[in-house]
Amino acid sequence: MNIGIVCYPTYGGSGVVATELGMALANKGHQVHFVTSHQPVRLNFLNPNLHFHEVFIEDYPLFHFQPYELALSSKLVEVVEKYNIDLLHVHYAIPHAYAAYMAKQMLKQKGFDIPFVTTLHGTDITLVGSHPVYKTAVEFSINNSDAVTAVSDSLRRDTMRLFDISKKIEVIYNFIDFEKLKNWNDEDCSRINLAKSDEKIITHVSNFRPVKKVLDVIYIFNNIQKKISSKLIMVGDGPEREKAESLARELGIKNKIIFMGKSDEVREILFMSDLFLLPSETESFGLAALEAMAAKTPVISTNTGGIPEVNIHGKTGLLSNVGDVDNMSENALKILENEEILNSFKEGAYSVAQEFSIESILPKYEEMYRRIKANCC
Ligand code: GMT
Repeated sequence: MNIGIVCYPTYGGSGVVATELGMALANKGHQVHFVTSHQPVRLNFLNPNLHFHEVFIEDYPLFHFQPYELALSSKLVEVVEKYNIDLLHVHYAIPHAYAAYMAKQMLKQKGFDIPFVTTLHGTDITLVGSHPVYKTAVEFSINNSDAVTAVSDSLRRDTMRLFDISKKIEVIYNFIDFEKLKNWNDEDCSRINLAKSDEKIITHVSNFRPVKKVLDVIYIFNNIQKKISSKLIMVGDGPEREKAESLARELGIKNKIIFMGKSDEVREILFMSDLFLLPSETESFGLAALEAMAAKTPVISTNTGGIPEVNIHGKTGLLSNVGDVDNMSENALKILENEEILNSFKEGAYSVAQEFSIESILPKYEEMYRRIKANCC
């Protein structure tokens, strides 16, 4: 099939999922056309079935905000016509589902009937999408998608609760491409660059937005390092980074924390880690936790949103209520203090991660593509 994919090309779960999905579809012989504002971060063009079409925006002094949806929907029309696209798959409802709907209407006038799938990722529903400023348009574009998927059952329920939805929402979980991990292992010798051999490595990866509660990460690590010789690796960047760095200084543990910033080596770091911290306030799925588990790293997390569908309490890690730093610290110590317990959690994390392999998830999207194409044209 000829598939058009729309996503945010920057660091962030929804863009990563869309990019990995596109690359996997291309490996299976589909022609995949990414239509985005920049080249997606994890996209590589080693496969001739992958194509990238950049959405340009014309600046004009009158515009206070640049009309990205207009530029995107115009580009979608152009790409669909030129490359005979069979369907569009848009990731993150805002504003992608709205732009796809507009493109569909414009294409109808030109004699093309093109279906589109909207995949909801989380904040497009829970934090931003349900805000009164956007709600009407988001609800409209969900209800007018040809198919809608959510990355967890929790997100599906949130969408039904927050909007008036007339469409069936299918849950298709995020996934891991284990093939890409096969060159990494937990005995990587570059570990020595991050920590001494007797130190445990604790990791957090996020975009450091308030919802990730990075200050809780610092507090939890502070409690851990009092009992266990350890280092904290903070991967990512965002609005809360400054606060996290000053808290670390205040607590006198700055020298035990490496703030890496944005990194293309997340997988390598996860393979060197002993524990992953995800104390988020809300998380529709927690792709970062799944990536940690695939690298045999147990997860200490909150029990919010879709996290319990991924991080299984007592097997892949331990879960606590949002903000319960003391409980998360105790849980971390329970796992780290005993090598046998740590190893059994590592195995548990890896075995559950395998249930989310791309081989089991990709056919669900392909089946959905075939279905909406058959129903539509
Ligand atoms: O978590 C973020 O801030 C990024 C955001 C995104 O859209 O890129 O992540 C959301 O989508 C991910 C991929 O489906 C999920 O794993 C994250 O849980 C979800 N984030 C939230 O719900 C806060």
